[in-house]
Amino acid sequence: MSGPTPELLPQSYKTDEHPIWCPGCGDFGVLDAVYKSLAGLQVQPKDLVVVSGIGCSGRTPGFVKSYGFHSLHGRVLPVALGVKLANPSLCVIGVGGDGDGFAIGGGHIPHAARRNPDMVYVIMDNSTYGLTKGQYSPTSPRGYQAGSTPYGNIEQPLNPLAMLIAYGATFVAQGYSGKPRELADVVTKAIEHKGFAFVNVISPCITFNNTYKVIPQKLKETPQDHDVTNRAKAFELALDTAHVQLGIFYQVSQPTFEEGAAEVIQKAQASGPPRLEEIFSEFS
Ligand SMILES: Cc1ncc(C[n+]2csc(CCOP(=O)(O)OP(=O)(O)O)c2C)c(N)n1
Repeated sequence: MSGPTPELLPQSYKTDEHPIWCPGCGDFGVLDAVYKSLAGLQVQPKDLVVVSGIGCSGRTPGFVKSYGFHSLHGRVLPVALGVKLANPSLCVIGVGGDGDGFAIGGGHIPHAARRNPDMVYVIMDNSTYGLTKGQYSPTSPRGYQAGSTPYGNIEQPLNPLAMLIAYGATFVAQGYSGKPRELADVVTKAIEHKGFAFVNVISPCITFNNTYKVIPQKLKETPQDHDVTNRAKAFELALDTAHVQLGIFYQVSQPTFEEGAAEVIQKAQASGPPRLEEIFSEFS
């Protein structure tokens, strides 16, 4: 016998705004997975904030029935951290593209990772700048030919998973937009994780970097016996660039930023406001 019908279904999170992404864009799969995870966890729209930067992925807050913030290019993480600090009871999901997150926004990642706020950061990694018509991005492969690299990209791509493990993120995973059900499971675990959860999603750009044929041949599930607390093994999986490994690479428990901040506030309030006479006396 089936249980009671859940109050919120995946479609409950759809807004009246229809995505204007190109038909076949991988980002539809990511959005679908996010809807599924939210419904699975019965996250109330009033308790949810979706923060984005700029790019095709930047449109996401408009498509999720929740609070939302379409911020500046590369500024997803500081905005999301501010939201979480202002109200730690909120479920905060940051979304961005590989250009938004790893190029202009790259300087924010190590600090978000080491601070460990309890929030999710989903990257829709299409290895190109989709919105601005296909310039190469930090995850474009060598040789990638686009408007900005007509003779082929000469740079080595960065490795988002190895980078996040190195920076101290407490949850690092990868999904594929062509497998939205499996991706939803990963996003669910990311939301459930208490701390900074990074999910890199391979999300092909059908117009400027159509990898739909090559990616499925490279997909591989992380081994069933993989110990997610083993950082060295997590690096090994992340460095397997011959495959696109799907699943959780690394997950450990660490105190969160907002817990630390609450303690500091409590200590500061317990010691009372600073005595102005004492401060002034230092200068007299
Ligand atoms: C400060 C600033 N610089 C440049 C831009 C132009 N711009 C808009 S989107 C974008 C690239 C986005 O690429 P990515 O994050 O990979 O997102 P996608 O469109 O592929 O989802 C750029 C450079 C901007 N909006 N603001």
